[in-house]
Amino acid sequence: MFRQLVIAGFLAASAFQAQGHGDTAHKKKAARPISTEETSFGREGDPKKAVRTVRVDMSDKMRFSPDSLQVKVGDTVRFQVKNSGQVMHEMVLGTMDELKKHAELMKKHPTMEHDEPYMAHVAPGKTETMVWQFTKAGEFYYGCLVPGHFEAGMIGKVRVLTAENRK
Ligand SMILES: [Cu+2]
Repeated sequence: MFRQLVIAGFLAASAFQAQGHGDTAHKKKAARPISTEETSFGREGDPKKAVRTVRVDMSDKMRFSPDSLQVKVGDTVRFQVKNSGQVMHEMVLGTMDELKKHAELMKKHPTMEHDEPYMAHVAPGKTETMVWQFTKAGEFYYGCLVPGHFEAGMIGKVRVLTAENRK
């Protein structure tokens, strides 16, 4: 436990050095405890319980790769989110409704600082990790809410399957 805290602190410190101004709100992620808040699309996952690692690439073509995936309900997934572009991108999980609302808000307030367990902001050339547990079956999405990107089609789909519809 102590060792993890030290590593988390180190990561937070190096992230601080690596990034410029304007995104100070994104540093605290590594140091805080796992959120117990349940959303309509799941909850923050415990990295120790991750059953799968999914690498997601984000590019300046405004695309996620892969742009769709399937998971089983209850699964905790570790997302390794890489930005291979030249501009900032982010991966934000949610329902289509929430993503659309959030995208509108980001357009109105482009400098708005937002940081939640279901989003990974990734600077050009960097990779960030996000761990999420999909606790509800259904169709969910991930989008990049940097203004203009979502509208340009930077969106992906997650199908969360129940035990029955997997057969
Ligand atoms: Cu983007």
